[in-house]
Amino acid sequence: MATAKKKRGSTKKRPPVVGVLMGSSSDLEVMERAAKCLESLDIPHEVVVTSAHRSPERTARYTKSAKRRGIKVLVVGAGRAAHLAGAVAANTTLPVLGVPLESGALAGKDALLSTVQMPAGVPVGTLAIGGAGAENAALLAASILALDDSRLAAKLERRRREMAAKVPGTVRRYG
Ligand code: RP5
Repeated sequence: MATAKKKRGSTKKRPPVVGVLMGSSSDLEVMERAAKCLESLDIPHEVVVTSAHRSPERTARYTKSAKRRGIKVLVVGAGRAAHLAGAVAANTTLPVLGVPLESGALAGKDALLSTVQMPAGVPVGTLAIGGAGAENAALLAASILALDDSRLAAKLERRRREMAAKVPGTVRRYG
């Protein structure tokens, strides 16, 4: 138990390499899935609520300083008109992974189209709507970081093997 506590403490001291951003506190429950996935891979990260339209200056300040502060990948979730990922990508050349969130009358289809339809020149890599997208964005961020980190690459490979072992394979034969 004491070792576990010590490990957690030392994780906190490392500067974050992934920023998990979202447009509203109402996005937090779903975007926690990205944060938990990063934590399970022991990747230092920070979780920030900032809005493209409600706090545009804070969003720009955060994004412009991210690379300088050691951030390598940005995971950005937003719902409805969902311009946060695009607004973030406008101010950095770091990889931006967008997660369209389910919210309001169109249940995430609006956010999907807003996030995925970036005009050529400013890319946003777009994941699935909601929790699956949040988790996959974290895994994709990990894959990017793993290009320069063999220990992390080994963790990702182990995770895939564990996943494969859980697939039941043939469940029935006849004849
Ligand atoms: C977007 O609008 C946020 O990302 C959120 O998904 C949605 C609704 O925000 P709230 O009205 O709940 O703050 O900007």
